[in-house]
Amino acid sequence: MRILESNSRRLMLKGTAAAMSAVGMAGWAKLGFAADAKPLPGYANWKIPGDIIVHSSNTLETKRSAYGSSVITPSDQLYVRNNLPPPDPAILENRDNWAIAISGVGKPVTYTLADLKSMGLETTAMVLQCSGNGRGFFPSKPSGTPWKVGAAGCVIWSGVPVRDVVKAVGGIKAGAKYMTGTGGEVLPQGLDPLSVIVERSLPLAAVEDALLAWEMNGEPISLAHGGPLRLIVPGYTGVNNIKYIKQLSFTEQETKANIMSHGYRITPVGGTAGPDLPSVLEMSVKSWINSPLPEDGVVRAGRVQIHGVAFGGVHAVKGVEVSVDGGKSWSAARFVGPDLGKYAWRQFVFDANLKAGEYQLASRATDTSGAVQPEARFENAGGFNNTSWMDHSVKVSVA
Ligand SMILES: Nc1nc2c(c(=O)[nH]1)N[C@H]1C(S)=C(S)[C@@H](COP(=O)(O)O)O[C@H]1N2
Ligand SMILES: [Mo]
Repeated sequence: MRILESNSRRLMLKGTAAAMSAVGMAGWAKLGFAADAKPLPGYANWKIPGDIIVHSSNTLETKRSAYGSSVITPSDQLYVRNNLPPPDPAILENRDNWAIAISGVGKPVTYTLADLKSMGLETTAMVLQCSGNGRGFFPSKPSGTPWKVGAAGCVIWSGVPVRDVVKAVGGIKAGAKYMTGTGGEVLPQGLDPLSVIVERSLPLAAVEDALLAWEMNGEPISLAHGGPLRLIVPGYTGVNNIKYIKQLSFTEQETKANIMSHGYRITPVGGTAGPDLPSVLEMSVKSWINSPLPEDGVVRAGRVQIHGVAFGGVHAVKGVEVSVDGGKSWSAARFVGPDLGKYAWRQFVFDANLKAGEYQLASRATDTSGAVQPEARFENAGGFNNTSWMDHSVKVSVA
């Protein structure tokens, strides 16, 4: 149990799953979740149940109303996405012994986490967002988890820059074009390993700001989020941030793993995914409003602080506009709180004065490259990369 105690303080304040069952159905409802809600899976039972939508044991979403107005997403509210069941919690018992093989470099080597800790240190705040975040807004109902906004969070990672590791092993081998990371899950028996392994190849440009991280939000990384060691690739979608990383190779070819060759490809609706189609890699500029929301009830007429989050993906976010009339007219919003760097999101607020009536609230962000969040989603079979401001708009009643 020791390994699951990383959030014990919040856990005691908010109540454990066990405490939940003790409070009974009425208590469950009061704590903010439906009586028919699925329970949190064991490896993530330290999350705040009332703040999480449990789609399945491997897909947990943050409720839109849970984001609040601070910059960092607390670990116990952060979404979880596992393509395979997580490894045995025993891998966290002696974190410093976790091994990672480095290949496709001058001197291939296997390092322990203790070795990595001696080689460099950096801290990066970044938006972790599943490629399918916003899939739930696609009218075509693509297969996959119908995430709305909650497969994303802004988190802080500490670890060694991949650059420092590469330098220590004599540099990347000539001819290498990709950085390929491999997850450390135990693969199900009787299946072709390539059909299930979590292994992704990224362009070498991703090396620049990548980390091999052992801390998240000031704590050793939990099992749910990829501890003891995780590849962090700021600006790239969630799937590229390999949890339980056991191998980092610099390769001439992309991995043939299905999750790279066919999964996470931008495929025309009705088409077939394959290695020739664009892969889901860098994130694009995006924002959404977290308050007020229709689920919070009728909004009180008068001054209303409309707030949400905005980020630029690989570029910094430069500005956000808010509309209260469904995108007919826009006004500049104001950023709130600290700027944690180009990969983090920023909270924004728009101070509105709303008379009684019906409103459609939308936000539209611009990044430093000049890219503007589009009105329409880019249709694709997998429901990836939805940045449409229209899809993310909310209708509220004011009285
Ligand atoms: N080893 C491994 N890494 C992985 C995954 C996985 O299933 N196994 N899922 C990926 C996907 S699809 C996403 S969106 C993120 C989710 O990160 P989180 O669970 O920490 O929120 O991890 C990525 N890294
Ligand atoms: Mo994902």
